[in-house]
Amino acid sequence: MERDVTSIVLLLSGPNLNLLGEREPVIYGTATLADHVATATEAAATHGMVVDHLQSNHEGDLIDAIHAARGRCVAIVINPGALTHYAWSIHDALAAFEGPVIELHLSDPKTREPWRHLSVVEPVADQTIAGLGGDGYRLAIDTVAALLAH
Ligand code: CA2
Repeated sequence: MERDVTSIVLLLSGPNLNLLGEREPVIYGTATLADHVATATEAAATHGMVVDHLQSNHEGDLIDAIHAARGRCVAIVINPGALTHYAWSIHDALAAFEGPVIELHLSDPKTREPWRHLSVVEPVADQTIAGLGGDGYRLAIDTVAALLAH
């Protein structure tokens, strides 16, 4: 399907993801969040899309960004960080977004501590990508493109 070259994918990064590359490299790798945003941006360009990225340590900022994406962005890719596991307000905001939603994690939370096994975002996500490290960012964008083509 032909899309406008200005199709915007909103990429959201939740709490503490700004620390990527500084600590916990065994779990999250050595790449920085900027590296992952660059990967997503390059992947988006191959599909004629652009990426708008926001990282916030504040739940309300993420909710405001989801609201602002309505009618402006074609899809949302979100790594909600630990908010994944309890932020029903993010669930509700994503439920009001009309386009595809991809839940993205660097690690696979379902193989980690029991408190990470529940995702409150999963029920409103079209796809969940987890455990692929930085490759997940490229795959998330490719998945957006595939979903929009159907
Ligand atoms: O695997 C993921 O992408 C997570 O969303 C990352 C979250 C975690 O709470 C989720 O269960 C799974 C945590 C991001 C915190 O990232 C840090 C990076 C470096 C140092 C400390 C935290």
